[in-house]
This record gives sequence, C-alpha cells and structure tokens, in this order.
Amino acid sequence: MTNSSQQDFDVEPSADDPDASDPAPRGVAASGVTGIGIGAIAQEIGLTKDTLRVWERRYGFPQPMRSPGGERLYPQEQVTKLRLVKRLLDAGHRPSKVLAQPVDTLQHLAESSGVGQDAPDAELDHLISLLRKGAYEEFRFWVLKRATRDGLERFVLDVAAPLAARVGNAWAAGSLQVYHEHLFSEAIQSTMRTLMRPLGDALRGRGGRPRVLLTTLSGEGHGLGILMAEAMFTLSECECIQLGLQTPLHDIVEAVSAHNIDIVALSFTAVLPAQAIANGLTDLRNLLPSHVRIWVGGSSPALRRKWNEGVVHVAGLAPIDETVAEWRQSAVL
Ligand code: B12
Repeated sequence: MTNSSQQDFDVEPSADDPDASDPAPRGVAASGVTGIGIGAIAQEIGLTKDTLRVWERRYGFPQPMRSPGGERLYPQEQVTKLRLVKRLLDAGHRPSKVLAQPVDTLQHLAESSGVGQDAPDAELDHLISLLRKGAYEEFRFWVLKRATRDGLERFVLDVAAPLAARVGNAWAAGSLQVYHEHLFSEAIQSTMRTLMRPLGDALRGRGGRPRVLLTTLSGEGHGLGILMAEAMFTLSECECIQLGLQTPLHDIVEAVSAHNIDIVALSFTAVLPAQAIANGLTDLRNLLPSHVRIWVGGSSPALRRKWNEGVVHVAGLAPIDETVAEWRQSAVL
C-alpha cells in the first residue's frame, strides 16, 4: 500500500459523533429513509468508520443519507460500490483514483487488473455450483475424494486455496451467501483435519523443531489461512499447536511459554484495518521474548508494508518449506 493511501485509512476517531451509537445498523429509520448504518458497513467491508467519513469529505463518496437523528445511512448501491472499491484498494489501487469513478468504470478496472477474476478450472467451478445449489453432501464427497486422490499438499495448494478465493469472489458478486461460506469452510476444515491428523500425531513427541503456534488476532474471524499454513508446516515436519481464532495477546504469550514455541504464525485477511494489524503486531512483538519469531501471512494488503526485523511476512503457502529450512539453518538447536 502506498503512503498516500495509507494516510486515507489511518485517521483519528472524531469526537462528538452522531454515528457513535449506530442505532439503525440495517433497515428503515423512523423517517422511512432506508439504508445501512455506518458501523454495519464498516464491519462488513473491512474499513473503519473514520475512513468512510474521511472519504466522504475528501472524495465526495460515499454520500450517505441521514436518519432523523443525524446518523449516516448507506443505500444498497453505495454499499455495492464500496465493496468493489475496497477490493481495488486491496489490490493496490489508490483511493484518489478510484473513489470518484462511476461503478461501470470500476468494474472495467477490476476486470482489466484481474481483481476478483478466477482462473479457468472446470472442477472448481463444479464445486462452486454444488455449493450454490445446496448439494452439501455431494460437495463434501467431491472435496474428500479430491483430497484423498491428491494428498494434503496438492489439495491445499490446488483446491482449498483457489476455492476459498472463488467462494469469496462469488460472495462479493452476490451469487453465494454467507451461509454458503460457512458450509464451505466446514467441509474444507474437516477434510484438512482428517488428512493432517496422522502426520501431526506421528510428529508429536519427536522433538522436531521449529515448534509453531498458529492463531489469529482479535477481530480476524477467518481460520482457513492458519489451517492451510498448519498443513504446510506439518509437511515441513514442524510440531504445530493450533489455537484457533482470535486469541488475546496475553494468552498467546502464555501458550508460547508453556509449549516452548519458536514461531508464532498469524493469518490476516483484508477485514482488519491496517492500523489494527500494526498495533496488534507491535504489542505482540513487545510481549514475546526476542528469540520467538512472528511470521505473518494472508491476503491483507497491510502486510505489504515493511515490518521491523521481529516480524516476517511469508508471502504465500508454498514458501513455508523454504522459510522453515532457513530458520533451521540459523537457529542454534
Ligand atoms: C470462508 C469465509 C468466511 C467465513 C469464515 C469461516 C471461518 N471459520 O474461517 C465467514 C462466513 C465466517 C466469513 C465472515 C466474514 N467475511 Co469472509 N471470507 C471467507 C472466504 C471465502 C475464505 C476465508 C479465509 O479463510 N481466507 C483466508 C485464506 C484462505 O486466504 P488468504 O487470506 O488469501 O491467504 C492465502 C495465503 O496468503 C496463505 N496464508 C494465509 N494465512 C497465512 C498465514 C501464514 C503464516 C502463511 C505463511 C500463509 C498464509 O494462505 C492462503 C491461501 O493461498 C474469503 C475469501 C478469500 N479470498 O479469502 C472471504 C473474505 C475474507 N471475507 C470477507 C468479508 C468481508 C467477511 C465479513 C466481514 C462479511 C461476511 N462475508 O460475512 C465477515 C467478517 C468476519 C471477521 N470478523 O473476520 C472478505 C474480506 C474483504 C475485505 N476487503 O475486507 C473476503 C475476501 C470475501 C470477499 N471477496 O469480499 N468469511
């Protein structure tokens, strides 16, 4: 992310805020004005309320209506455009070049820069169509069959990861609902755990290093990234401790000490604002002993910035094996 777009995100909260209580998150205000409240929009799209207000002042978009109490209410077409805007910004476009454009222009921009475009793959398309028509047993069967046929590594890299991106694109385009995402996550998680368990069990107690703790920080509710990362760490013969989602910092620190952890691996999608990620990582770095490494991954554009030497951005799943090998070379075991 460039410095100028970073500034557009990192703004101080404003005092005296009529939106603060956000009393009408979704629906119709007393006056009959329909729209979605600023808190609900910010959460859904992965922005802060202050960013939305700054854009309104600086670029004239979004342009919400007001409830009788003065709270901002965003009509559906502005929400749709905001989703597209966020995805373009995540891909590196600047707010100044994007926010004032009409939605058609933004759609062309997204198409020409590959944002939200899926690579052709008939089998993945078939899986999406099973999800869409509610054929969950069939979906689970195909996922498990492909996983059994291909093995853990190929399943993660060729199916689970691109399928997650496809499901996200279909959700953004309105062709899958949030409950489809839940069902998709459930099927992928249970398949991956089934495949991973025997190797994970066999590694336990062998004294293999590094010992890796995996989790997400508060506010990051997406768990497939750390699960996929766990699969790759396990295949690299690391002993993994999976804490699941949204672990408070002090609990991470306690688990690190209790399990003699070498690396804390965290995953970030684009839902957490850049500033929240920076604060969380700075605080965690200060709380952990210096020999414990923090490795971060995931699609959050905030990870593209330069981190201090105590935080390493691992760009994707495939480089995990090599990064672990480098750790082993540099560590005194
Ligand atoms: C499944 C899903 C959900 C499920 C999550 C269930 C669960 N228990 O995990 C549910 C339905 C709960 C959900 C909720 C939400 N979601 Co959602 N979700 C997804 C989906 C389809 C997959 C999520 C996921 O786990 N991705 C994480 C991994 C798999 O992908 P990745 O970040 O690109 O990371 C890759 C690599 O970098 C690497 N990696 C990841 N982590 C790590 C870590 C390390 C150490 C390493 C080395 C590598 C590595 O592995 C990945 C595979 O290549 C994505 C689509 C997508 N493209 O990710 C949307 C997506 C992340 N969700 C989104 C949104 C907006 C939301 C909600 C706000 C609204 C909603 N849909 O309900 C809430 C917010 C919840 C919260 N507070 O965090 C948006 C975020 C967009 C944005 N700019 O903010 C996405 C991108 C969908 C979209 N296209 O718009 N979601």
